[in-house]
Amino acid sequence: MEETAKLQTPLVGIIMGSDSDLKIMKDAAEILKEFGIAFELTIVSAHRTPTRMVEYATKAADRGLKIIIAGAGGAAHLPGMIASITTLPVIGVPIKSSNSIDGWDSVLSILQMPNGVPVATVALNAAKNAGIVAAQIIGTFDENISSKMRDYKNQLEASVLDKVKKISEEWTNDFDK
Ligand code: RP5
Repeated sequence: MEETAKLQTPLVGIIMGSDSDLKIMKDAAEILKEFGIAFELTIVSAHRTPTRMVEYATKAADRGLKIIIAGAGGAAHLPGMIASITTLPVIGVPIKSSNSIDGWDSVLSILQMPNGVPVATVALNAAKNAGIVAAQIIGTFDENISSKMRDYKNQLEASVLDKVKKISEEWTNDFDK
C-alpha cells in the first residue's frame, strides 16, 4: 500500500513552516500512508520563503492536489496565506513550536480567519486528524477510501468496546447488563 502511495500523483500536499514541525506533521503522512493515499511532504515557510509559498499555492490545484494540509507554529501564517491564494481546501495544523508562547498563539493564528478565507483547523498538534479529514474528503469521490474509512471507524469502536469489556471484568457497570 505504501509503495502505491509513493508512485501515484499526490492528492494531498503536506506542508510545514520548518523542519522542526516534522515531528508533528509526520502523523498526517503516516495516516495517509495507512489509507493508501498519495501525498507529498515539504517545507514551505510563509516568512522565510514567501515566494516559494506563493508559487506552491498558485500551482497546487493544477498539479493535481485536492487538499493541502499546512502546519505551522507561533505566528502561524502559512495555512491562512496558502488559503488566500488556492481554491483547494486547506486544513490547518497549529503546532506548539519553540517560538510558541503556549500553543494558543498557533491555534488562534490559524483558526481566526476572516470571512471568505477559511482554514479548517484541527486541534493543537493534531496532524493525524488533519490526515483523517483529508482522507474523508477524498472518500467523498473515491469509494475505496470511503470503505477504508468505514473500516477505520469500526476498528475504533471495536477497540473501545474491548476496553469496556476489560474494565467491566474488574469494576461494576450496570449500563451494559
Ligand atoms: C514557524 O516557526 C514554523 O512553522 C515553526 O513551527 C516555528 C519555528 O521554526 P524554527 O525556528 O524551528 O525553524 O514558522
